[in-house]
Formats: sequence, structure tokens, C-alpha cells
Amino acid sequence: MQITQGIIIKGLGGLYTVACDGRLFSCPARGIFRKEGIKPMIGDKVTLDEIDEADRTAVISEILPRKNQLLRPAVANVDHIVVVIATCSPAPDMLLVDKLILSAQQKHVPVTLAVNKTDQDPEAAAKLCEEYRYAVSGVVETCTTEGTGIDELKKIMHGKISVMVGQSGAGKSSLINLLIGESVMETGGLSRKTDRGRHTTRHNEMFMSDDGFVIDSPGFSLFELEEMEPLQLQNLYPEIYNNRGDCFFQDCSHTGEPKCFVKDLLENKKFSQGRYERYKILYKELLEKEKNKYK
Ligand SMILES: Nc1nc2c(ncn2[C@@H]2O[C@H](COP(=O)(O)OP(=O)(O)OP(=O)(O)O)[C@@H](O)[C@H]2O)c(=O)[nH]1
Ligand SMILES: [Mg+2]
Ligand SMILES: [Zn+2]
Repeated sequence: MQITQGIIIKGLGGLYTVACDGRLFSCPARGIFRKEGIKPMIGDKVTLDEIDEADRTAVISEILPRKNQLLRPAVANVDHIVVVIATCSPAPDMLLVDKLILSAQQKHVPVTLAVNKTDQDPEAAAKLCEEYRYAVSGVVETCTTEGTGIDELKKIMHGKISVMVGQSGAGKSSLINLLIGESVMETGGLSRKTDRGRHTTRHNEMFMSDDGFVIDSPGFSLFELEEMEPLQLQNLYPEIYNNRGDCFFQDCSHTGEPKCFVKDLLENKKFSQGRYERYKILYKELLEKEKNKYK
């Protein structure tokens, strides 16, 4: 029996496209997955059966164990997340950015922040980069109209499975088209009335770049952090855990207690004021959630 392994790069209407030794196969999944409540995901490494070389069809017979699995976008086995924001338009939602970074931290997936559309306001772009310097593995300024930052992104993405995430209209698909070197994804303008993206990308899709894979995903603005103890939140901030110091209270939440070492971090600019203000917001949200749980 012939068994070949591949990787799911696209899934639409129950039919999956599997890249296998440089060729693409169109495959349904075995009924057993549905019965067991398992849904194949983009990024899944799979075994193919019933291969028809002429028609390029096969059946997905097995899903290999996943290294990780993101909920939003629903993709598996990613090595690297690129959070894309626009410098000015659509207005970057920094709380969303922080939540995306925190959620990646929980899954131990490194994040690069791509501050795109630097042509809109180079100074504002530089400020955003500074704010995230210690928060992520890397920060890249990009501009798809001028081609800025593309080589740098390529270098970071070398040999990895990366996924682009972020608000609609930030420029994820525009970046992917430049990274791949051809127009593989449709891009769309912003709504003039609301200055927000038009949700041009509607599905996840993976592409092969020079040396690696990149997944495009639909933009979104709502994202919930996974439940956690409020005091655990600080453990997801590299600015805090890489500079651990002493606070007066042993279980200090760093949200305004006296003699708190985080004040020094803010003064020394090791922790940006914006990230800290949003840390306090997220901490309060988690506290509220915990209170409501016991009501
Ligand atoms: N000025 C400027 N506009 C850009 C840049 N990059 C992308 N755009 C424009 O921004 C708009 C949105 O770009 P897309 O690539 O479709 O954005 P997206 O993040 O894929 O959006 P969704 O698919 O809706 O999630 C398009 O009109 C692009 O031409 C840039 O660097 N500078
Ligand atoms: Mg898109
Ligand atoms: Zn403290």
C-alpha cells in the first residue's frame, strides 16, 4: 500500500488541499475523523491514502500529532506568529495586539510584530516599534507600497511555518503577496466611512515561500484571552519576567501597590507605559472574571 505524507495548505467545504512532495492533492478526510469530532486544520501533517496521481486526488487517512494548535486563526504546527498592524489606518488596536502576543506566549510560539504602512507616519511607526521592543522576539517596520522590511521579514521567516494575524485592513495579504513574489491573495481597501478593513480575506490559506510556509488569515478585532489566574498574567510579560525584582508584597500584582519594582522598569523604559496601562486593564478583566465565577 502506498502511503505518502503531506501538509494541509487549504480547506474549503470539507475538501482539503494537501502539498505532498511539491505536488498538490485534493482530498476529503476519512469519515472516522468526523465521527471522532476531529477537524483537520491548515498546517496539519497528514498521511494520504487512495492516491490517484493522474487526478491528483487522495484521501486523508491520518493526522499526525500536532506540535501546537491556535484557536484563532485555527491552524496547527506553527513555528512563528507575525502580528500585523497598520501605523495609522486602520487605527491600531493595541489591546488586541497585546492579547495576541500574550496568547502566543502561552503557547510558546515566538512573535514578530510587523508595523506596516510606515509611509502613513514614519514617526508613529518608530514609536510603536519602541513600545514593543522588549515584548516580542522581533519588530519590523514594513511598507508594502515601497517594499520596505520585506527582506528582513523573509530572513525571520526562513525555514518556519509562520502565520499572519491582525486587524482587517492592516495589510496581511499585501505582505504575503510581496513575500511570495506574486499576487496570491486578494487585497482590499478600507471603508471610507469607518476607516476599517473590509474583511477581504475570508479563509486561512498557506503558501510556500522561498524557504518556509506562510499562512494568511482573515482579520478580526475580537479576541478573548484564555482563562487564567490574574496573578499569572505577569508571567506572560517578558518585560517583567526578564527583569524580575523585589516588591514589598510577595504576591504583588504590580497594579499600584507601594514599593513595586515595576515602577523602576517604567522609569528605566524597560517596560513601556502603554503596555503597562493595558496590563492593568487586562489584570482587572481577569479579576472580574474570577469574581463572577464564584457568584
Ligand atoms: N499606504 C499603505 N497602504 C497599504 C500598505 N499595505 C497595504 N496597504 C493597503 O491596505 C489595504 C488593506 O490591505 P490588505 O492586505 O487587504 O489587508 P489585510 O490585513 O489582508 O485585510 P483582511 O484580509 O481584511 O484581514 C489595501 O488597500 C492595501 O493596498 C502600506 O504599506 N501602505
Ligand atoms: Mg487579507
Ligand atoms: Zn510589584
